Amino acid sequence: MGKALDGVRILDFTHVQSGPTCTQLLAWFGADVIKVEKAGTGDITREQLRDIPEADSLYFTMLNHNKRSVTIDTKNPEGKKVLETLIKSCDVLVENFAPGALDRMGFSWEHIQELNPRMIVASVKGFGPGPYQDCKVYENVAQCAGGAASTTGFDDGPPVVSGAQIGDSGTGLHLALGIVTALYQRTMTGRGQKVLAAMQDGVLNLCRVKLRDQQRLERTGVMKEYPQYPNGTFGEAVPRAGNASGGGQPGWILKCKGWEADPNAYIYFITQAPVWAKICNVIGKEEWATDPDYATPAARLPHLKDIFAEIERWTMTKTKFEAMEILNKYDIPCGPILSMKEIAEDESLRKTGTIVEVDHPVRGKYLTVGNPIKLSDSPTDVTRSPLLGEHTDEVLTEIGYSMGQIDALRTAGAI
Ligand code: CAO
Repeated sequence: MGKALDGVRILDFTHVQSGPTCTQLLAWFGADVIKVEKAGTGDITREQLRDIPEADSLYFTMLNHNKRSVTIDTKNPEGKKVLETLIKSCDVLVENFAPGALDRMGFSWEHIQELNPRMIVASVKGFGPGPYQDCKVYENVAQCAGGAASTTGFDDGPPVVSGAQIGDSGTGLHLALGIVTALYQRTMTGRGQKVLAAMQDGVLNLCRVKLRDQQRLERTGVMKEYPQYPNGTFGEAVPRAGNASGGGQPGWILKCKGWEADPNAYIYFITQAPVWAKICNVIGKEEWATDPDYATPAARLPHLKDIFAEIERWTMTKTKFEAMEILNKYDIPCGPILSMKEIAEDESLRKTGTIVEVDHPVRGKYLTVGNPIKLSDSPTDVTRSPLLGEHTDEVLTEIGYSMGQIDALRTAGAI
């Protein structure tokens, strides 16, 4: 079976996490992704957080599946010429260098356009145009600058960053959508274009509901679904809401049996309005279904803390999986707090290809997260990440270099 992006060639100048997330997705959809790396070292993550000496780290292998690797010194004049040939033969150039680095290499938008007017040039940057446009940015900087950290955590504690890499992987996802959209537009215009995904913007997009709440707060001074209501105080900005669901259906994380020893013996419990009577039955508080102080969502808002305390008395008598089984029978929305260990061992995630075991010639077998986006006509086969420069000869031959020329480039230090 063919792949959705068969025939699309990507010149992949990405490193670390945000850019590689994007190009890995495109590779999984069938694009030919040619990763350009510095000779000798390559993507810095190859050696970061290593768990096996001399083997590419999991950080690298888990973000660079299905790609090919070529090593080119982009500051060497001969290396620049190789790059120019590659630009002419590719559809998209993706990069997440520090601001200005591509220009300093001599590959401005104008120059790339001269070489290939159909080329789409896609970039991740920390910030869009503005006071911080020249800043280098990593994940947690973006989480802080995009509004996530100020709205995450508990009211009486400091801002908190999330384990989900919404700054890096989140922005990579945004960029991937920008690229396929630009490819689609190119089918009509014949022209390439610039695609920019700034990490601050990507995080803010994922924090959209918090900007909604900022405006609600300014208008009404109170947000009744927040844990600060009714006894706490609201300031000028959206407060940290702990584990409140943030939507119209109140939720909280509750202890389950074994919580004293197991840090993940918890369940997320949502008191969805349509199943309120069933919740009351399950926890043995039938009277709450008709009590005017508890019977409607609005009436419950001032009592949420007590309600969740009462529900927790019930969840503490069950393991999170026992609670799930019972609650699901009544369509009560809930979710176990799964540890990474439990996820790694989850059979159903392996069956769907969301968790995949991959074999690597140096490190051996390891687990990775496969393509979370499933296309019925474009299935994903996850193949290992490339060794540094593994495909230099192969790719250069494809774009017209003879073995003699390749040897000369190698002697000149260009590749
Ligand atoms: N041959 C020769 N030189 C190369 C090369 C190659 N193949 N590939 C890259 N280089 C050079 C670049 O040209 C650049 O040189 P100059 O500084 O002289 O222009 C240099 O390597 C380093 O690039 P960099 O500044 O991007 O790398 P860094 O490690 O200093 O910064 C990062 C890393 C991530 C902070 C920065 O790239 C950045 O802000 N990127 C945009 C935001 C982003 O994606 N952040 C998320 C990263 S994931 O957490």
